[in-house]
Amino acid sequence: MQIKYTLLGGAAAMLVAGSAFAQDLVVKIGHVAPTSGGIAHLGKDNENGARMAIDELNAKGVTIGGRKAKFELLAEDDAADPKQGTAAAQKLVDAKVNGVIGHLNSGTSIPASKIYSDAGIPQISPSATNPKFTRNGYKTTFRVVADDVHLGGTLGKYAVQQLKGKSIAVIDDRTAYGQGVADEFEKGVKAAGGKTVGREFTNDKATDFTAILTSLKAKKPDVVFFGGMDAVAGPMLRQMKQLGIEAKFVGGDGICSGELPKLAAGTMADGQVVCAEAGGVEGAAKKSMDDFYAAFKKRYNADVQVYAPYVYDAVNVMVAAMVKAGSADPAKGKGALRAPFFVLDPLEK
Ligand code: ABU
Repeated sequence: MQIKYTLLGGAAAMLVAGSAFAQDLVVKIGHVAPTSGGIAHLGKDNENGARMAIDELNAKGVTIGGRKAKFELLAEDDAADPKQGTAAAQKLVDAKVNGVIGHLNSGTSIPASKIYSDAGIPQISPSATNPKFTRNGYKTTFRVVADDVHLGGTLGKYAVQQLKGKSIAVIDDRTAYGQGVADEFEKGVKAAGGKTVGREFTNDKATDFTAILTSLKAKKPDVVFFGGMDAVAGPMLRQMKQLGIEAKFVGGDGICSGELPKLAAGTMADGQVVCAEAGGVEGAAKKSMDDFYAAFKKRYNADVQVYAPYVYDAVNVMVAAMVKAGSADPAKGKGALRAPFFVLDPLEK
């Protein structure tokens, strides 16, 4: 890991500053999310969260190991594609970033985690929830949200116990996230004594669900769970309406966006959609989340989609670890990144 130093102002500045060199420690934070493709609105939301955190840290002034830090954001687009994800990861490694926030998707975060691990660069995903992401034994891999064992399983129980689902259908998009959360949902349904009546799949770029929805309609579902993202869920809801399927529509944080009503083109019935966020907060923490939403809106003239707060937190946690370690060098910062405050999920190995 290389740490780059920038001299501010040369000899004259040194005289003014007295005996100390006026040096900034340049800390490069990589960020990866899909800022192109069907979920570009989510990727841009993430990138905005990262930029907001970086700008605030630079404005506030942070000292790492006795040096004033200047944070730079290196933002990459992986289009939610695993191959583009690994290419983006390699690009950031080659650029000698001090740490990476990302990726947004489990399907990109998981393969990228090996590249960061091999390079010794810490990675915090703000949103990847497939449990495998943090269970590969890499010391550089972290997340700030609960995984789908918790989220999917809880939604499965909720569908049986709270929604009183008697005929529960499941669809997934065959991505690492979508398939994984649907599997956990099914386990949760069974654990709660419920039953699923059908399982269908699509893909993360599909727009026509007529065949699978027609097949499920014959089973008279009262709950449809979808493992996937809002860009697919919106048209699926539209087509459910067209086919006369009036089931509750349940999903994880991937469908829990501000964009979903628009993507469903006004076809969502009141209370039809139930989704769970992996990083949702209540109680005392809610005020700081509300404050973040307001500050984000003021800055970008746009509402948070889903993950921007977790990206913002991930940047701040990574920087806090660097401050604690007294170094932005991951080889030295590792101890701080393993500190108890950083391990959010006690079930993770
Ligand atoms: N947490 C859902 C969306 C991101 C992902 O895990 O793929």
